[in-house]
Amino acid sequence: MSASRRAFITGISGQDGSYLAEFLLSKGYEVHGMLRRTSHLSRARIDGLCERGAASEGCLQLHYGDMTDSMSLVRLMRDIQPHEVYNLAAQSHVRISFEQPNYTAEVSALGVLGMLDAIREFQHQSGQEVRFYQASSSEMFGNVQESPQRETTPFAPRSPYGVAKLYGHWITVNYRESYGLHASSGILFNHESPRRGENFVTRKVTQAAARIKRGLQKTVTLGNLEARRDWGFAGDFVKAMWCMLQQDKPEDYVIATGSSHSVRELCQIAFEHVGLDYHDYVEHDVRFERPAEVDHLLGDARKAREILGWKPSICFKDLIVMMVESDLKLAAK
Ligand code: NAP
Ligand code: G4F
Repeated sequence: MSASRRAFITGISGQDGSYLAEFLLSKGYEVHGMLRRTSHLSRARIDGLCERGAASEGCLQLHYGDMTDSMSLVRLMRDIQPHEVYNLAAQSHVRISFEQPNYTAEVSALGVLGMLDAIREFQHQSGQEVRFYQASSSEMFGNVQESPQRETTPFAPRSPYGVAKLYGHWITVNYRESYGLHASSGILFNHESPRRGENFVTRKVTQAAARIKRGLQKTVTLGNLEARRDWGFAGDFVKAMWCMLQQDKPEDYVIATGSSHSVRELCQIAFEHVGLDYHDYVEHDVRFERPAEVDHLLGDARKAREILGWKPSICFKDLIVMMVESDLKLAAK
């Protein structure tokens, strides 16, 4: 691959953005990331990357912009002239989307439209092809119509987030079909890591187990313990994003591990790893439940396996142990 290949990542300060930036840098890309003015609060995930400059690696440049400011997207496309755009920016928290449905729609639905229009405009002006990745979500399956879920499963979202993501998904399909854009959606099931935001359930639990073990916290309060998710490792999932943009033909792919676990099992594994019984520390509060819950998500990633050659490398238990170990180190500081 040419050393001058340029990638533009929105949401670079998030969990996936940081793993994807690392991965693309290791492939020699020139990586450009969009930050919000307030992103300094969450820049920790990418702080080390800006200084890295080994000869075999690409370089990272950060730019200010916002998904709700379409002119900033047009300007960044013109300035960066990327070959690949990874649209990871979103208001990505499902429960918060019930409290801020309008904002969630602006960022996670209309923001996608703004990005696609900025790409079309840039392609038209420059004649340079741009390949586009949209971060779609298994939350779009919501009230699931079949199990496991695959690319052809009908969507039935159960949250303002899921509805916003569905708009982003369909507008990506629409721009591919209408204007011939090389635009692919990854329908990603839950993926986690030590860099996961602290208000998502895996990280909330692994952090609590570590802090309780170290005597820094007494209990943790959760919502629905019976919900089941197909949880994988974020470091694996960003590789699938890249693979999609290397295909001649843009398409949509489910990315999942193919096995699901409950929040209760998550608690059991995390607390057991530090020698504790979760029954003694996990409390319940309806505040952490959703007005409408997605009970069970389970993905079938056969298409990604066959066409992209993608498969997950880490099982659920090892993932949770990895996260607890990382949180034990953080708690020790
Ligand atoms: P995350 O950690 O919450 O990161 C979200 C990113 O979006 C952050 O960099 C955030 O910037 C940025 N952002 C939010 N609002 C923005 C705005 N108005 N303008 C520009 N940037 C904005 O999410 P993630 O877990 O990495 O997920 C990445 C993407 O995949 C998201 O679109 C998410 O919806 C989707 N997805 C995630 C999963 C999963 O399990 N992780 C599964 C399916 C789909 P700040 O740092 O400034 O807040
Ligand atoms: O960790 P969660 O908040 O993830 P959720 O809602 O599945 O959404 C994540 O995955 C989606 C892909 O399916 C992404 F698109 C989305 O951006 C995000 O990354 O909650 C997981 C489950 C839910 O059923 C929730 O009700 O855990 C349950 N839960 C129980 N107690 C809790 C809690 N979730 C959170 N966040 N906090 C709790 O205290």
